[in-house]
Amino acid sequence: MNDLYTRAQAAADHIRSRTSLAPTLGIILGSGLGAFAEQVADAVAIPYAEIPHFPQSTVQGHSGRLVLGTIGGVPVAVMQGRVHAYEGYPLSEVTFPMRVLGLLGIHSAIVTNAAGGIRTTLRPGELVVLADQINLTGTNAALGPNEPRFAVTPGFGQRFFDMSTAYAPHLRALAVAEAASQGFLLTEGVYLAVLGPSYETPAEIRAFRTLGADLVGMSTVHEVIIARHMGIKVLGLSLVTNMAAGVVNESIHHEEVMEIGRKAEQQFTALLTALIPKIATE
Ligand code: CYT
Repeated sequence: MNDLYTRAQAAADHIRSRTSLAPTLGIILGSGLGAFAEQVADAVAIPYAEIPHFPQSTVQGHSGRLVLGTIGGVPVAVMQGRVHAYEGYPLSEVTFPMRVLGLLGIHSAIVTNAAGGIRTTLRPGELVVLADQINLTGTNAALGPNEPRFAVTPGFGQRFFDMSTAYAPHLRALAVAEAASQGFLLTEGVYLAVLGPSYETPAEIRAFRTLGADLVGMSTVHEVIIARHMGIKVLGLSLVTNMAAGVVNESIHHEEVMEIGRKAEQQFTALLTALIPKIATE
């Protein structure tokens, strides 16, 4: 079997054969946020099924296409849908698209997700910019032989790598400032990842709050770990789709997660379209 780097190169080669556009920014759209891909101008959409070695999601609401084009003049690669570890995919597959985006030449990524709100001041429909993450999935996407060839920035691709600024401080500040200029308050939060697919119990949520988490979800942390291994700068955004278990006296349903996504779409789209040119020029 080809090694990971060779497989990622085959995927990147295929994508390059479909478009001459060279993306500098990657965007991963979380549950309920996939409609943002409609913002891409001169779009070339490639179903994941057509890209060699690309994993395909089995979950409703995670349609799987890579959309390449421009937003505000910036060449972007937008992932409409991602796969999750809870579907049974090894983390090498969960993070494979991030590696391919790196090989395509991105140096920044916007990683988004739907999350449960742990901090009691959050509200469903609210966007939160990620300040940091807690990986409680019990595993790590960088496990296995180190592959320095994935580095996109000199000094990266090391066996042991820094996670002290996993979410780029200047990108966080840019997002908070842009939201303020659009007239809404964007707070920062710590995202805690569990494996899923069960939602959390109230006791787990109380424990996670004690640990310093503001949000809980089942994605993102592994992609961010791999992005940092490669030297890709990351902006993280969560859409609070529901309050986590026990925070309010209601049960949690996937349909509600998707519905809140559709409602928050406008604010999310306005924020991202304004941010993308700013991220590209910083
Ligand atoms: N909600 C969500 N936990 C939740 O409560 N979207 C992911 C995980």
